[in-house]
Amino acid sequence: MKIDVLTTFPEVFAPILGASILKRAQESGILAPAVHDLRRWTADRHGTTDDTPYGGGAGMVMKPEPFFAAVEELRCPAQSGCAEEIVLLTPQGQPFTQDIARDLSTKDHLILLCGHYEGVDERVREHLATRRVSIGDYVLTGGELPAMILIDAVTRLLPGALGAEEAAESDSFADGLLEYPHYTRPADFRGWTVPEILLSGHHDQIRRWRRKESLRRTRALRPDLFDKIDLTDEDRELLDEIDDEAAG
Ligand code: JCQ
Repeated sequence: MKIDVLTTFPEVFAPILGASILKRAQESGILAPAVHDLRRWTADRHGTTDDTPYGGGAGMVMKPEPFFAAVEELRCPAQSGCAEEIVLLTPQGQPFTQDIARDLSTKDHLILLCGHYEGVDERVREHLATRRVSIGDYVLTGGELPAMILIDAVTRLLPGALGAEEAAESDSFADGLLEYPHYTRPADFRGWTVPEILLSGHHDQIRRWRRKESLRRTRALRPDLFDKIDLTDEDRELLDEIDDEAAG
């Protein structure tokens, strides 16, 4: 997958792209990111990317021309059949989920637009971006951290990006549940012990315990996710056990 990033702070991407799974994905030719300084597509000596808002008020707005010029240069050739998405990272976007990450992971080319200041000119949002994505209900300084989060979540879903071990582990969130509790050595840390069942070697009982703890957590911490799950007969049994434990 080719990912072009348009930003006025290109230097902030290197340490994230240069580590762990994102680094490996580039080495194996699965991910080809290119981070571009938006100023390359400005016409004036100062490389001006922002201007004062029409209608007055505080703050600055990012100009449309550099974004349009950059995208027109970087986008897939017309009729190439290349599946492309132009994504604006913004608090006024569709909330980012694993489903959106999955959808974006099927594309050949992403262009990520990073805004700053009060925002970007509405014409970029309406007539250039094919998608507007929010990573959560809080205000950030710019779209760079959201872009890196999107790159991370999407890259993990590209075929071959995860090792066999990592890929098997990642299956658990595919069913919409929160992860079960994880433990490693020591079995007793400061008097806090690892659940006996995990030390037992009874693989089906361990699988059942993990499913139960995933259900317990998801229902308690994320009722919104819990309501979307298709419960199996075993799930109902496990939830009944949880309720019986609570009843004493
Ligand atoms: C994204 N949740 C928060 C900051 C302006 C598009 O214009 C702007 C974008 C940003 C960065 O995005 C966020 C954000 N998801 O703050 C200012």
